[in-house]
Amino acid sequence: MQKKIIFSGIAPSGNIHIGNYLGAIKNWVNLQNEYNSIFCVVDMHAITMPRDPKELRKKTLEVAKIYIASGIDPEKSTLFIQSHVPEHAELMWILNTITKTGELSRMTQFKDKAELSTGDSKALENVPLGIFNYPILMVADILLYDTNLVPVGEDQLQHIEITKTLAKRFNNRFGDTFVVPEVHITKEGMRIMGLDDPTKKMSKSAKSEYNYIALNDSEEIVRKKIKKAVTDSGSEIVYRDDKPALKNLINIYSLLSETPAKEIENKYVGKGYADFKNDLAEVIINFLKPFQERLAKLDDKKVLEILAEGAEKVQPLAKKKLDEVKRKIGFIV
Ligand code: ATP
Ligand code: LTN
Repeated sequence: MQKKIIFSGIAPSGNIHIGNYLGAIKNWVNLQNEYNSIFCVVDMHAITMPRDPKELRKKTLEVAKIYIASGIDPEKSTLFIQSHVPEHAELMWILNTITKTGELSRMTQFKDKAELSTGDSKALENVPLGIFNYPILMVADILLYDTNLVPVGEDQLQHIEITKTLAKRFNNRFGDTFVVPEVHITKEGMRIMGLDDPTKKMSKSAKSEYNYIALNDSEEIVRKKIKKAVTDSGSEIVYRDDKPALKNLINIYSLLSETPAKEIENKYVGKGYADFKNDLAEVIINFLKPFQERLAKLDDKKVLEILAEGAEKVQPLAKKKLDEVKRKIGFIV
């Protein structure tokens, strides 16, 4: 039997953080053994916000290196840069024509990024169109490769829902063409919260760098950020919903050290935040250090070769699917 296909990607914007790692990349590393895996650096998604071209080029390579240093094995998985396969943009155009504006304006990510929650109707006029139809590009990414499973963090759920909706809508209108994918989310890693605000997810585009632990943070910075991380009232170390800041810190501790939350609670009975935070900083540093050593050893040229080979491998698959779509809708192929 043929292996099932997984597809996922991260935009080369901002600093990749432990939320991206625990919510997405860590799962990819596990899944790549079982699935035919395709991991993309989605540079076309990154330009939905203004980017410095030099910085974008640098980040694109850096994200690919982060995938590899995290354990994505180019021998097992295919890695490529989204803009190297123009079929993504082409399929997006076609999918635009079967998407309703209401479906896009309901996306929470759109509302957040457009800061529409302020209720300021004028704000909408200045929102780049790319922020609005960004999900359709993601739908195209996924549907081009007959993806069965999409491993992402919880914030992407709505985007997977619209992927399913559009795949079904196209299939209904033009006949069976796309595989309808499923989302793959893990319980604890699915939503790592901001260190400075445990009510919002940790985010690369957060205003303050005290929101996240970046994968390239130094030991000193990790200690400083953890020291400053918001905590809840009270002094005991407990894993409870009414202590969202602490729950988030325990989750990070637990996932990076593979220690159950209950065991962490037990370890800190009679101890306070200072002890817990000191140890948490060490857990993070113990994870980051070998990761950063692997990252530093990667050769740019070699990684660019891996990415070029990846694009060469997937482009014919993308073309085949796109040609099928074109034929079905009546284009002369
Ligand atoms: P931005 O703030 O620029 O939107 P981001 O930090 O949300 O960036 P994305 O590029 O949108 O990162 O996400 C890449 C992957 O990481 C996605 O699968 C997403 O679900 C996951 N992810 C992002 N933030 C978190 C988080 N805080 N917890 C768990 N997973 C996350
Ligand atoms: N929009 C996603 C990144 C992304 C993606 C994808 C994830 C773009 N294309 C395809 C999975 C599958 C995000 O995390 N912001």
